[in-house]
Amino acid sequence: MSGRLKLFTLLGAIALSGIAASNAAAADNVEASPVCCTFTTGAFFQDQGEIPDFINPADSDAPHNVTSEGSGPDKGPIFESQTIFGGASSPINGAQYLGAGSYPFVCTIHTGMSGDLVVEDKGTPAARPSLRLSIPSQSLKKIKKSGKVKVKVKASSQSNGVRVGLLKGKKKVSKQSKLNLSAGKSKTVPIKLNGAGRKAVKKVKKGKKLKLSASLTVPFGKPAKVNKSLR
Ligand SMILES: [Cu+2]
Repeated sequence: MSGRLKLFTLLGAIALSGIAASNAAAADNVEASPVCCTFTTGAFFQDQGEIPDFINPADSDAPHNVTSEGSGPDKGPIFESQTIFGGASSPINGAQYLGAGSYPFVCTIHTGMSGDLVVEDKGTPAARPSLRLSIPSQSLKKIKKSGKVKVKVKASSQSNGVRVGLLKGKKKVSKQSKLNLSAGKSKTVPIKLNGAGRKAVKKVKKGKKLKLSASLTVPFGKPAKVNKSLR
């Protein structure tokens, strides 16, 4: 990571932590010890639906993060903070979706730096991001002209950082579009074809079909994929 990118990540973490702090109730914040490399206690407690903060104290001598050992429906960590230096804090995103139980976590930078997040049987977990994906009927002629394929995304719960792209077989034929959707909302997104995509559209002979797939990923939610033949 470049120095500049690191700074942006850090600033982003600080900005985000401000938002989380105003929404979250009284979860224990996870704290690193000032002297590397442990967390302050073995277990941190929260209710279901809460987002704790990870705090790296001002006198800390090393950067740390909180990363779950288990993985979620997107195959990424079920919860994670940003990596932060001393004097910063970052929300532990994903914790709001957890049901009651004990969840081990580590700092991915320091081997053996670990703790447990205990979610108590109080409160209600937030609904995990959940989306439906479809490719509406549209003519190849229009696609050829615009260089874009319309894809419809519908969210049944708040879904942030959704990424949608197009594939032909396993080949990526578009750039990825990124969007956020609130519960119950749907959006038709024009996805811009890349060079390979435009070529594939051009190659389709008159009266023939082009089979495309749209694929979607969302942090902490299930990925989705759908096929469609367009003519
Ligand atoms: Cu660490």
